[in-house]
Amino acid sequence: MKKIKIMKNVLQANDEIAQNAREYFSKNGVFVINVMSSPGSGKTTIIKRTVVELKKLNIRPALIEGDIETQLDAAQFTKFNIPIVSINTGPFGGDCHLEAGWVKQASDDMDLDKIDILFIENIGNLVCPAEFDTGAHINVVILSTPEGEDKPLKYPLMFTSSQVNIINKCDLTEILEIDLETMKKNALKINPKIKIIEMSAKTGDGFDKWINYLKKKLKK
Ligand SMILES: Nc1nc2c(ncn2[C@@H]2O[C@H](COP(=O)(O)OP(=O)(O)OP(=O)(O)O)[C@@H](O)[C@H]2O)c(=O)[nH]1
Ligand SMILES: [Mg+2]
Repeated sequence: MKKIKIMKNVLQANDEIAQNAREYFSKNGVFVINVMSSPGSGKTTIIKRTVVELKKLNIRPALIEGDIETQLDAAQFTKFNIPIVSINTGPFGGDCHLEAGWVKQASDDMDLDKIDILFIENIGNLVCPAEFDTGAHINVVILSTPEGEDKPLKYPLMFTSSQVNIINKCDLTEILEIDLETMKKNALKINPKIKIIEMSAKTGDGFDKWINYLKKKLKK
């Protein structure tokens, strides 16, 4: 019982910090996107390609890169010359999610006047990140075809807490014999309002829909 109460308090405290952080980001004209998925679904690959496309449109991206250990993902962005702050949770107990306070603290190291859109690459898993509001304006869950059609049904919180579901690695659909229609139906069953974007971050197929979605969001 006590354990549950403590957890509730932790989540409540995080929610308050997240709400304040969101208002702070809005006031500073920065649109924040929290990207979540299982390990290896394509978060880094998609954010990298997105950064390239946004820069062509003179939209200024930045990144908070979350990982338990290593700077391997963060290092992939140095060539883009964008603001990056890396958070490693390993030295502090290896948390499997990012919290709003850490995100806000990371953003304090950035000049928000020079940023239009801030991506958060959350730590790879379909469970804990969904429980913690990061202060982002939208949550995006990436589900890749090799993970199987049933994942929205098995990890519903991730899908109810997200506004967008990117289905990635669609170039592998045939080889894996994945039924995309069932995958989409399962996501919509859990969250009828979720926006589904199918793509291959490898070939670029479907990527224009994602960029158009971001452009519309930034105009609001
Ligand atoms: N075939 C195919 N491979 C992809 C696609 N997107 C990403 N990959 C590959 O999938 C692997 C994992 O991609 P990442 O972008 O590192 O995945 P991630 O979600 O950032 O992984 P973690 O940060 O470790 O959780 C890499 O080898 C990518 O090249 C895609 O659309 N199609
Ligand atoms: Mg990654």
